[in-house]
Amino acid sequence: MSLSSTARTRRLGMALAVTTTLVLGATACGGTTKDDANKEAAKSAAGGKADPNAATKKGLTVAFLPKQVNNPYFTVADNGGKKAVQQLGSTYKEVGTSSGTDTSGQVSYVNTLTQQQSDAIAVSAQDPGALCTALKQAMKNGVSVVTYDSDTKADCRNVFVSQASAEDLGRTQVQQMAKQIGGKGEIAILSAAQTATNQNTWIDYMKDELKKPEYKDIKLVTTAYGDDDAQKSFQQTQGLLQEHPKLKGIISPTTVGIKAAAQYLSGSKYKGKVKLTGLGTPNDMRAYVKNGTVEAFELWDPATLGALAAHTAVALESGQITGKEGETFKAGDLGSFTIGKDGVVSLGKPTVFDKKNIDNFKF
Ligand code: RAM
Repeated sequence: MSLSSTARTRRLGMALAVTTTLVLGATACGGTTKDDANKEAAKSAAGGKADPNAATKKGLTVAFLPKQVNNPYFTVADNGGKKAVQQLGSTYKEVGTSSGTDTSGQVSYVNTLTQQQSDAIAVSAQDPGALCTALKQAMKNGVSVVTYDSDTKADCRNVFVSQASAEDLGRTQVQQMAKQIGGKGEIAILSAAQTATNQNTWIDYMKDELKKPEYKDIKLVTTAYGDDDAQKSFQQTQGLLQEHPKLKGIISPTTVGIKAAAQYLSGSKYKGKVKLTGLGTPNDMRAYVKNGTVEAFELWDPATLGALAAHTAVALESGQITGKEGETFKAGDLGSFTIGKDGVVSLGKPTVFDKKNIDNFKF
């Protein structure tokens, strides 16, 4: 694959970063051309200083690597990313594995994108640690790395674009469940992959929330893993009910899990009796809310999350941000965002869906 001109400029910028002071001096004497400005932006990004007024680069290649392709949630998220990348005048591509637990597959994709000299990668990590070496190598080669939806470790990417506060998401799912079961009884969690950074973070907050005295009559009996595979999640739900006949509720913080659990419950004697909440898309869950299987669940807008990941990747490549706390950037129609602690940008508050509002949402 041939080296794109932007990639060339960027790598040149990286190489020049070591001689920053010399080049800076020369530019100051000779006046500033557009080319100088571009080099400045590249240098700032490489050297760790953001220039919020740097021009937005065009002609970049921004690759999305979701946890799992063919997962409707990621189809919506990545299409949001695609639209934003194209509006910004760059090229979008998507690569990824069809299983949500193929960590070595994800690593290979990162390595290939680095070799192909992609300008930026937006990745939802299946595992927090597995991608680190590959992502560090990508960043060393001048690729801007954004995680979205599911993070890696903070030093293995430039910015994490988070769907909402992880703490809010964990605690509110327990609050929802407690309300639905009247504050009493056995509950279980049906998660995605055992290694998933996002689900594991939310589950930690769920457990912490459950320690509060108001939940003393609620017992979390187990956490099952459906691997974001519809059939496995369905079977795990069935298994949970067989093993725990007194189960009052299931929290499933995954769109694949909650849909499969709703499907199982809705065709069983537990429909409406065993409560189900968690994170789902309105399109997946509409029928189950209408037929009384599910009262309420929550989610953010995946398309907006994808779009924010795209804007963040392009802002990094343009030198408008470097990933440090306190830096601010504009994300088109989405408005301005400020990078928080550990390089995290947060989309905002999630929405709770129930039978009153679900028809207002079409994703
Ligand atoms: C699944 C994936 C994704 C998660 C959503 C809620 O689609 O596990 O990572 O954010 O559910």
